[in-house]
Amino acid sequence: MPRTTPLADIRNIGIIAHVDAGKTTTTERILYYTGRKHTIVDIHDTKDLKTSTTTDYLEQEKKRGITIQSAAVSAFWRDKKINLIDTPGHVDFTIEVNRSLRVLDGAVVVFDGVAGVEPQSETNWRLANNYNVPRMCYVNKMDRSGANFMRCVDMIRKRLGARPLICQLPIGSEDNFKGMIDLVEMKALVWDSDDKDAEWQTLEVTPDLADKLGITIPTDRKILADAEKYRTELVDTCLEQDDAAMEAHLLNGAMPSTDTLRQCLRKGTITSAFTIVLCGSSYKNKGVQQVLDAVVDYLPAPTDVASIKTVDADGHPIGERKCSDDEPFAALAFKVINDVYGALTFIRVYSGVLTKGASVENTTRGKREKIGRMVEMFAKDANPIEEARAGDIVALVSLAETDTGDTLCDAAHPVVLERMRFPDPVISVSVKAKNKGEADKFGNALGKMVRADPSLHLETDRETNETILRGMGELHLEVTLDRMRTEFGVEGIMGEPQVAYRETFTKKLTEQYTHKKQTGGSGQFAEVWITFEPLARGAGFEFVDATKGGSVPREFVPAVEKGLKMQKEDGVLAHFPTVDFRATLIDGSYHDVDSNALTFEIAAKACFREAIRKAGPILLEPVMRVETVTPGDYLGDVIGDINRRRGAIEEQLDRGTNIAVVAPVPLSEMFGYIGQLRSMTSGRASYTMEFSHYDPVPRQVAEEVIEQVAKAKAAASA
Ligand SMILES: Nc1nc2c(ncn2[C@@H]2O[C@H](COP(=O)(O)OP(=O)(O)OP(=O)(O)O)[C@@H](O)[C@H]2O)c(=O)[nH]1
Ligand SMILES: [Mg+2]
Repeated sequence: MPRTTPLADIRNIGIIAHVDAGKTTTTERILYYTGRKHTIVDIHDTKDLKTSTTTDYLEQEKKRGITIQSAAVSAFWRDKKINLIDTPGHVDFTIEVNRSLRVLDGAVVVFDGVAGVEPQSETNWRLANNYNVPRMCYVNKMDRSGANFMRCVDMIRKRLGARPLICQLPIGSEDNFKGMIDLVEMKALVWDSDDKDAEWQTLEVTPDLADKLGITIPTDRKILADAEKYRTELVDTCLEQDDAAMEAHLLNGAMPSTDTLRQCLRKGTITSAFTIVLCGSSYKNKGVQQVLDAVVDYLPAPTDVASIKTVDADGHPIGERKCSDDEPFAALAFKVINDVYGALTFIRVYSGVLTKGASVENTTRGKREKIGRMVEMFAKDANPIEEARAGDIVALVSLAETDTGDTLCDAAHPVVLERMRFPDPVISVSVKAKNKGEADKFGNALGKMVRADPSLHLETDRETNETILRGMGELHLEVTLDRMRTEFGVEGIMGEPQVAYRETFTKKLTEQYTHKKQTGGSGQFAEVWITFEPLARGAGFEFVDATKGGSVPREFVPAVEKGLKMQKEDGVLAHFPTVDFRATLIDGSYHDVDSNALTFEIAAKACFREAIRKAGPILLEPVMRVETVTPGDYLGDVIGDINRRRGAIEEQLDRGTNIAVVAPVPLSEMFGYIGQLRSMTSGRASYTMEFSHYDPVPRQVAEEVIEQVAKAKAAASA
């Protein structure tokens, strides 16, 4: 089958933003204006579960009015195919943004015109920086009371460290938001109704525009009065991208054509030389078609971005794979979901063509996969397809071996594509089936949820035998359990949320241990010498084999590593995992008959236990970056309360009519914060938090934690 859409006509884009900025609302309009659906559903109409937006179709999404999982849809606009992923803004579901950005070529970053740049927009912006994703900004909600376009642009510059380039100016704001000046065409686009089918009029930008349109707010009038200034800024910035046009402009004042300006905007966007800024109100149906135009005109096609890097076993880049149908097949699995169709593995094809029935190699795991059914997803609906080509995002049905982050490729041309990075979950709860008889069903369902979401971790508490689920936040864990009810028909209960503490140590030392046992006939023997040393925060665990002359036979070295890996999970202070250290096996000895992998594993475990006790172990706790947004009247109370929670105020930021207080606060101090905050501020403040880093727990607090853990374990095993 030949290719139907040329690669240059594909846009793989994501919509990213802080929670509630209007991503799903914008996506609904995009689907309406591109003719993919004939109605628009609004978020606040879905709570009774009778209807839903296209992308927020989960019961939990409808009930809560937030996006939980990213959903892929596609549509055509001006003959270009737009594959679009609507992502969640809530910090607990950040994994969804993370993996989407990993496989997308461009992004539309949406801002609430009142609140401006909010914490999750910052996090997502940084993620997009990490993955080098070109983006454009859309200042939404210009109709809301307190909307301020220029303040938002200023925050994009200051808080995101970006170089915003204003391409549209709002005409009016709040109730009187009428449309925008398109600075490329230098035309005013004006709507006289909020109706979804209302057409805009195109007017000349004349000095009396504000009077003509009844714009009275002084700041809104000033924006219009300065239209020429912003146009000049746009032209000057664009010309940096085109030497010939710049020269003509400087020599004889030649104004670049709109086509030249568009080419420059495209080039500058793709290279992230600047980020264009548009405005609108998706809810009032103003500006969405213009966002679509900009997506088509300025965001990259798969062939416009750098080729995907291929890596070696340690993740170091060793080459690249060009985006082309003529290259061998390679794709990255970025998402697994459990669906009515079975397990669906979403892949982004980077090169080559994949046909139904093919057999491909999972190079990450060294396994073969047979490609059965293949589908293109439109939110929850699957459309069967026969092949997928470079640049496509499709889903494969019922793969056996492939997980998120794995590479699938042509076995004759094996490569491993750059892996994905996942956030570390910091809150844990014990979970179990509500009905004892459903323990197996519950365990199965939980396994599937964890497979689908790499920001969930499953552990078994060695002493109490409880199943411990770790996640990004309380909402994440609650939603996970609730989805097991709706998707797998099994109910679970969870314990109180706990902080995922860590242990580490402060001194370097070398420890020797001999494991020796004589039982009846054959004996057991292994001796190890291991140096333990602390590493920087976040380094995790490293193992080095520095033995010489076969003092520990090669085949037993992996057993030493395995023993350490197992034992480090059970720290000496309060059984939390031990992190941020290197263990170097420097020497040892063995016995021809009595030594084997198991004896070395046992010796390594005991060596670790002995060493860590002597190496000044300490407890580490997750520290969150908390941002509390409050009206000024309550500022003193809010700050006082944060200080009591061991938080030190880092910044105070202007957030429209409110003030945002930013502080690192230990997670353990944040339980119950929302209740306290509401009662302190009569419900007028809100907060968001995200994991920042691990810090040592102060001595006194650490003693309490250790004691509590000991008590809880004793109670659970009694
Ligand atoms: N006034 C106004 N409200 C809007 C606009 N766009 C969205 N909203 C409202 O803002 C709320 C959140 O909109 P969503 O589209 O769900 O926001 P989201 O960014 O998808 O949120 P998450 O997916 O949960 O992060 C809804 O109540 C929308 O009706 C707008 O342009 N103006
Ligand atoms: Mg949403």
